[in-house]
Amino acid sequence: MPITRRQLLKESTILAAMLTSPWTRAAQAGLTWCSGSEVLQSDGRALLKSQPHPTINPNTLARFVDPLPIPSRAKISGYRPSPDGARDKLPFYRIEMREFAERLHRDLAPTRQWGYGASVPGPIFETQSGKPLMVEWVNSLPEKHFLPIDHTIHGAEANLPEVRTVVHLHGAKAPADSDGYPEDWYIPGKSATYLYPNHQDAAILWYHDHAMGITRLNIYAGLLGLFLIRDDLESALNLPSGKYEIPLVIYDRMLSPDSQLYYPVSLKAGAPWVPEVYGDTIVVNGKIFPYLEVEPRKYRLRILNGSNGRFFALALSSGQPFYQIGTDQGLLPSPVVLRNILLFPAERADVVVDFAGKEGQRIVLKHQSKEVMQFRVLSGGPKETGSLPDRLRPVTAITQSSATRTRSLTLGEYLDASGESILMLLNGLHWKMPVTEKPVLNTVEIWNLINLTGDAHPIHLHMVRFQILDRRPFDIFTYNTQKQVKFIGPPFPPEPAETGWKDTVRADPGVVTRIIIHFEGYPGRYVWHCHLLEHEDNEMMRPYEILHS
Ligand SMILES: [Cu+2]
Repeated sequence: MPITRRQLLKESTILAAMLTSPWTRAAQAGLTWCSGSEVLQSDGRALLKSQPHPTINPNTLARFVDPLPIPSRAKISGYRPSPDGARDKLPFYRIEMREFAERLHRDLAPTRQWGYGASVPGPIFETQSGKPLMVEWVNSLPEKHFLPIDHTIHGAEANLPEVRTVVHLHGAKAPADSDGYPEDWYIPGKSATYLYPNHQDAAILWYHDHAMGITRLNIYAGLLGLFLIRDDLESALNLPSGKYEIPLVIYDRMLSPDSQLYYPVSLKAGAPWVPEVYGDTIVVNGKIFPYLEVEPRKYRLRILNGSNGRFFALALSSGQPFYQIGTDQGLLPSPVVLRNILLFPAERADVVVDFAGKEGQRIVLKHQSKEVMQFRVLSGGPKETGSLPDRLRPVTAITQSSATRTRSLTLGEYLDASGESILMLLNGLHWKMPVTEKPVLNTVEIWNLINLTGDAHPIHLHMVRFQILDRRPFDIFTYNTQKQVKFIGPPFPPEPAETGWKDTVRADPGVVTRIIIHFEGYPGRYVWHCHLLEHEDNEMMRPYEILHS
């Protein structure tokens, strides 16, 4: 069944106990889990209500009977002249979004999905830093959506076509007209051709739908895939590669008894939007409870949390550590040894796991008490050479004194009289209001994300990478009554795995999260938003404009 806000809070509390973050400290300092911002409410009144609906209990499914699928590599369709008039022709890809049905598990009927290249996740792009490529993203989907559109949501009105898509390459430093602006959607039978310059460090990027007001439904239907950029520095590190490098796209879903995707709806007639979606079924690369046979050696796992709303706290049943070597925007300065990998929606983790000495064991990747997938360690295989380097990529801290501007931006949730969430806003502003964030190209800014809500929100800025400065708990009540940030504890530095370049940051409840951003790349209109897709679709997204310097 759809998870209520109360269950979310329970999960959040489990998580908080696991972390040594300000979130924990904020709770210990007596901050309540109130959902109120401008409207103060108690937890009890903020319970999320959705229509009861039968779903498949994943615990009834046989475990580890399907091999882990590895998404295919995207194939070049030809070469096209570069739009910037350069002499070289660029690799050109044509990717069609199509409806298809595929089994998520051996014992389930095929599930209708929408996928890039008719697969979920879509084909993996692989390219080198500095090597541009072009993609024609073709909408070959049906005219009717199969998930519940809420026409009362801004940008999804009933007079608009039901099926609209636009592709965003998350983490890409791309020109504005190739970034997938949410209003640049197009309908079945149409396409858009985008240029990705790839002038950026090696990293795990991912592409997904970004259509105004229905992103949550389009991604839930399956419109997501990985895009890997490599570079010379990374290649020189001799990291596990080829069949020892495994992409893991992990997300949660709910399934109706007929094996079809179920997306929860509210109790309000004509307004089906719900504020958060938590599926109890975890899917990896398109399968439920898959297994992977591995050799007793090191593997590199490229992990994406592709969920609408669920965070993952991943651990191995063997109790062995992960060596996290990279985050959203590439390699960390040095490997971080972790028993738990925490990933909010849209965040990525690049990790190495060593199965040496585990011959014959079956090791389960878990999210808290839920089993996600199994590694079966074989007893043979060629001898492994090389060890994990101590130093990866240096990350030079952006100095705070280089910032020309500091912006304070609130994250707020708005409830109706019955205490139900009706929308979320960034700095109290709706999507359609004039652009307020206009950084100048090639300048540095500090953004203070003041979270007035009871939820952690993964905040993503398009086009740029940034660094996390710190997180500091403050008193929400004082803010709501006096509009002043009154800190109630010291600032905490980012977690070790957050000390690299990020493009999505977890803004904890009752905490000011500070990030420092160098606006390098291209001028133009982009967006910043919460990556809980239900929030993003309901106004927790704002345009921002990078001005010419
Ligand atoms: Cu949010």
